[in-house]
Amino acid sequence: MHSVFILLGSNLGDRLMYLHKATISIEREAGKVLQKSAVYRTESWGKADLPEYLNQVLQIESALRPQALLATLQQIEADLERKREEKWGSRTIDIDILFYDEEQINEPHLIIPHPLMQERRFVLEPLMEIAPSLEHPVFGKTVKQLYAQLKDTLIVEKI
Ligand code: PH2
Ligand code: MG
Ligand code: MG
Repeated sequence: MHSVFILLGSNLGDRLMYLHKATISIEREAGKVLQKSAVYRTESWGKADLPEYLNQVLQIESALRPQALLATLQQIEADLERKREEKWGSRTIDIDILFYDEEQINEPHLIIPHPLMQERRFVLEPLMEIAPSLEHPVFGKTVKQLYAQLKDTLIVEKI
């Protein structure tokens, strides 16, 4: 079994429903949910004029290898009406793998740990809530240390 941290994000339609449905599908198809952060309202990062997101981090226990897990999560996104248009555009649901055990993966469509998490308050704040002592395998720093170094000042608050 593998310990995997996953970020859910939605800024289109009934956002809470999409987070909820994604969690149910993940539990059914990818693995048992061990921990869930609260849901956070977060200002759009990267593109300022988009509606605010809801974000949440899950820890799951999965038997799937990373590529199979990615394919499963992308199928769940597609089933939840995710359209792939512009980069960082609005979406009903985005499901990203943050960590997969301590593995480092660098493949064209799959980079683990997620390469931008250390710059994003909307990732580190929910991650702080459920896994402050988790160590980032590339930087050799804990989530708490990465959080302390954040420069991102966009609003992130629990709902
Ligand atoms: N996801 C992005 C780009 N910007 N901003 C917030 N607040 N939350 C996200 O999930 C998010 C984002 C690309 O996936
Ligand atoms: Mg994303
Ligand atoms: Mg994504």
